[in-house]
Amino acid sequence: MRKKCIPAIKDGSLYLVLSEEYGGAAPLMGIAEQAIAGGIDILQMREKNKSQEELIGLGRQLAFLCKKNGVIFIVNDDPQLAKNLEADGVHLGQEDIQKYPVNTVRQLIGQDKIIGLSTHSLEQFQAANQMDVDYLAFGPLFPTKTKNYHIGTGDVSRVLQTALKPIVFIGGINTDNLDVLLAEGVSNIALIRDIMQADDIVTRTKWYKNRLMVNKRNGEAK
Ligand code: 3NM
Repeated sequence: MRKKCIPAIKDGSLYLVLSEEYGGAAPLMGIAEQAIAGGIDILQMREKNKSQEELIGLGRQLAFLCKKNGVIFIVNDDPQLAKNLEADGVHLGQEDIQKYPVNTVRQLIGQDKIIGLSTHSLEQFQAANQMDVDYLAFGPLFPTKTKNYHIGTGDVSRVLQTALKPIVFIGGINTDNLDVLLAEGVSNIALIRDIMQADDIVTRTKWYKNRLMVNKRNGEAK
């Protein structure tokens, strides 16, 4: 039996996917620091256009910052890089699991690390729900810049009813559409633009975290 994941992804988690191409002119580390000050629980380094050297340099700084602040640090796409950076885990896409089967990733990064997997349909969610991964992302729910489609919110409640692990909802989430998700029972969300591009990142992040925590308390009181 595998050791339980430390740290665990708790209900009410706010997850920032950090991606320089969507961050405007502000330096990435500054954005990460402000989002951490605002209360994110999880930070993912998602950089598709950087060299390995750049990823190692940035990843070391982010890993240090996250560790210092008790934030879960996840590396996108590359299990070996996640291991080298001593990240808390790796996030895989559907294409990644063709390249690296989940059990290979598990062996590489360690039994006590987090593996997340993106799913983009009810079918992919149902398959991934049975896999040895620690959380699933489901989306894109709303229009977003990283994908040329979105899947809407029609399957959200079905996903939540059958989920065997934490689900992080993603894709085009903003302050206007968050209530739709909370009303469906969503407790964890991931964002890029609406945090990275906020004029005041600390305040925006606090706003999201507060909404998630109020929603969690209301759910527990029911
Ligand atoms: N993955 P924004 S949607 C990185 O559905 C990513 O798997 C998605 O950015 C998925 O909050 C997405 O700016 C982009 O829409 C999320």
